[in-house]
Amino acid sequence: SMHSSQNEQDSRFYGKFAGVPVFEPSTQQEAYDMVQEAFGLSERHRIPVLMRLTTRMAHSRAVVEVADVREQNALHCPEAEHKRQWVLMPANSRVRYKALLEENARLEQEAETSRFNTYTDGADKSLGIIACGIAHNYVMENFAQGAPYPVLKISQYPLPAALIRRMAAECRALLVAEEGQPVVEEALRGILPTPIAIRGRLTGELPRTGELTPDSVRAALGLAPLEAHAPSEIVVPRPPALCQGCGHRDMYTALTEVVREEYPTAKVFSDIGCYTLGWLAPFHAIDTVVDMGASITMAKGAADAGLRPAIAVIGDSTFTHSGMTGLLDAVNERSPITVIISDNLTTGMTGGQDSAGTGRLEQICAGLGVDPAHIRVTVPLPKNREEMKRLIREEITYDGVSVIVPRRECIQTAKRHAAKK
Ligand SMILES: Cc1ncc(C[n+]2csc(CCOP(=O)(O)OP(=O)(O)O)c2C)c(N)n1
Ligand code: SF4
Repeated sequence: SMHSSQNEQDSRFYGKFAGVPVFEPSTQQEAYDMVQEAFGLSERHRIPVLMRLTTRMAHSRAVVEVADVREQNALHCPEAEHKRQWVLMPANSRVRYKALLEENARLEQEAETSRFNTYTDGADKSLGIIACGIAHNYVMENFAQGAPYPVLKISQYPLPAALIRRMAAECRALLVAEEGQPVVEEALRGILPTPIAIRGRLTGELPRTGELTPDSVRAALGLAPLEAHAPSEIVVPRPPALCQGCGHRDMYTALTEVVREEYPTAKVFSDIGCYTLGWLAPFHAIDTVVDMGASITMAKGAADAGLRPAIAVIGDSTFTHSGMTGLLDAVNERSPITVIISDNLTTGMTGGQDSAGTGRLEQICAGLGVDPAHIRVTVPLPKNREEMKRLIREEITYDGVSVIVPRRECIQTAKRHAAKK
């Protein structure tokens, strides 16, 4: 997926890196079928299998035909050899790595014969198309009667090398259509000139960044653009925004009023959750959002380097996921930071799941060593704005680790809870 990163991270690299198979569905039905197949492959080879869902696949819905529920597999593995697999001391790891390389040859064999990797012949050999995952969909949309060129669909890795060699032997040029980074194209191309023309994201036939679209794939196939359809009048672009009435809004309003007017050198390090939207208008309240937990660790690093005031904004759920360790670090090193744990009593951004530390945040912070006098709780409501600003001022000027907890339930889960009652 392409979330929370600046480099369109492509999980097929992790598959290669770890030496594990990767499945990349091209249709919703395949996404369903592959999970069952992945469990089978995983159990046969005793290896984890990675499912790669690209953005468009993850954001689509379709009716799928379901399969029978499988029987629970044995929880106990009798073979002595596999005990070694889970104790990764160097002596075991060395043996395991050799076994993994041997296993990879068998996994490549599985990919060659996989029903998810298909080679469809075509009469016109001026081009061979390698289409990975959802890109196969985009390619085939252009050919109602079937493609005139040979098409190799790749949805299971390691790469089926023999199928690729067959295509290279049959066709005069190759087009590689893949979502994300040019993983397959690079594997084929390397650094030295190739004896066959390879076109793709590295040569500009397909865009180097951003998602593929049916139109960009169509252009790469050398086909004339389709007539532009009029933009739908039903679908209006709706940029993300904090809900009206959300407590994060009141927190940011108080924070920006203090910081902008009184502490122009302050930096606000934020985190992953609904409050990430504090970057947008009207707040423009935050300077960084990098990954889960980075608000506290980045604020600490900045404070240690001399930046004042260094303020972290993190949600209750992200705090218990990966903020607590950073806070302990800040306490141990007495780094002067102010951590705002914007507690909406839920995991708002992902749909309102329970949050692991609900009801215990102050205890957790005190347990990690934050002075209880500097753990301050407030209710983020417009009528409390002056009180919140006062708390923020007081804790910003404190030369140590302080925590402010603005606490009010997410209005979306509050609505749901009210409806239930
Ligand atoms: C490593 C990682 N795991 C999971 C996610 C998905 N995710 C996005 S926001 C979020 C948590 C948000 O909860 P919280 O910090 O309480 O903020 P809220 O959305 O409730 O304001 C998660 C788990 C992610 N972005 N990164
Ligand atoms: S879902 Fe909840 S936490 Fe997220 S913006 Fe809306 S009210 Fe705020």
